[in-house]
Amino acid sequence: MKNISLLKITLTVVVLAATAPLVNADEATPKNLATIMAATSTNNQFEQLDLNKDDSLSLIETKEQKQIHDAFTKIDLNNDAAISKEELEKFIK
Ligand SMILES: [Ca+2]
Ligand SMILES: [Ca+2]
Repeated sequence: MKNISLLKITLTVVVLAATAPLVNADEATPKNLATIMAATSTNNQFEQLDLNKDDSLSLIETKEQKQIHDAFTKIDLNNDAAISKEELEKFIK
């Protein structure tokens, strides 16, 4: 009997340990792009992504930032295949 209850406790602990990170990950998932962008300043984000420092983001430069990359054509208001800082700021607002 003693062994069985010990096994139950062990299982409970294992289950809790396995589910806890999932719950935390859920809570940490940003609800939308605005949440992510609010966490860091637009300027910093933009400058980090703008690898060749030409003050615009190409599709390739945004590939590290999935949300921006996926919405690239929506953010690029003038369809010049580049996202300017203004376009990014308008999209975030
Ligand atoms: Ca660039
Ligand atoms: Ca553009």
